[in-house]
Amino acid sequence: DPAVYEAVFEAALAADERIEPRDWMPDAYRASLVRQIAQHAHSEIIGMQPEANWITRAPSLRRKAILMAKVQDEAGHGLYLYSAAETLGVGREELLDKLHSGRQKYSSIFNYPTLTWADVGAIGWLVDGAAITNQVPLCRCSYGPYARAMIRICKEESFHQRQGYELLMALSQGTEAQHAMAQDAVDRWWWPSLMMFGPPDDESAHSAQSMAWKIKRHSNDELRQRFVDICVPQAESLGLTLPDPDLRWNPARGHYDFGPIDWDEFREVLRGNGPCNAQRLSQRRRAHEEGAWVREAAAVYAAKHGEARS
Ligand code: FAQ
Repeated sequence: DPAVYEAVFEAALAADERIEPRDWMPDAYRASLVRQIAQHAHSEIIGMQPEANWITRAPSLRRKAILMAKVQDEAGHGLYLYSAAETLGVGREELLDKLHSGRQKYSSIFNYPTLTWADVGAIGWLVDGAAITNQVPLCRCSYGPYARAMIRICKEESFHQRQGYELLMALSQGTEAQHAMAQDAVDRWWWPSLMMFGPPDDESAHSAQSMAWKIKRHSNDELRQRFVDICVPQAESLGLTLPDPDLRWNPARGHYDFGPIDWDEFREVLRGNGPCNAQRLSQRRRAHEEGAWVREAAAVYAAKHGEARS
């Protein structure tokens, strides 16, 4: 009886229990999780590109080793997340197909260029910082495999965030030119980082339902505000300025007020018209084609050793 299944599912949510892959779940819950987890997985692997751009030009062996490790971590996050999506009955090939044909999204943030070395620092501090703010509550997501993947990912993202902060600190306290380079990077990455949290609550199509299902635990605007509040004192310690003349403490709210976000820019980036959308997708498609022989070799190897599942 479907009504009984539905009641068991609702009771598990109410008791804050995890929904696991073999449990009954509404089709729309499954579809929404696939949508969000796939978008998240795609962001992790597309997000490798802007930073990988600087691996060959890192200013020292130490910085290069750190950056390579970070970019590799993002690939690992993609793998955890594609695996989490697979537990919902979708195939990895199908998800990648949808990414490559533009039918599934990835985060707007990765459509901006990394123009200087300081951008590596700004991405670590702001982009990983925003990612952690958004993802720590996802560790309590109602879907077990996604929640568990988030725990590992958040630990690694925290390390990435400190890496970026330390890099920016070194530049900020360096020569005048280095300080200016750090400031320029923060000026360019600040507003796009705020857009990572998604549209304002009154325009967020999925928030209400995702919160009722305990996939999301906080609204887009709540998390965006939390992120701004965290960043202001960190910017002060860094000796850098956040590019917003309206940014000021509001004692009545107990939060920092901030200026208006350019939602037209956000919508344009989502439509494919950001500065790097075309480049990111074509590089991803090329990497996939060039990796075909690896997938084939792995499949042949698995078959030879009697491990093929299909
Ligand atoms: N970019 O109704 P809502 C990282 C879409 S961190 C592109 O509010 P929802 C780490 C949204 O999908 C980045 N699209 O949606 C890293 C929906 O479109 P749809 C990845 C966006 O799901 C760091 C429509 O707009 N993190 O990768 C964006 O309730 C450094 C309406 O929006 C995650 O994905 C956007 N910024 O809330 C890697 C976290 N915002 O699906 C490398 C998990 C919204 O109907 C280097 N995801 N959209 O076609 C989430 O928490 C949620 O999905 C939100 C959006 C908060 C992103």
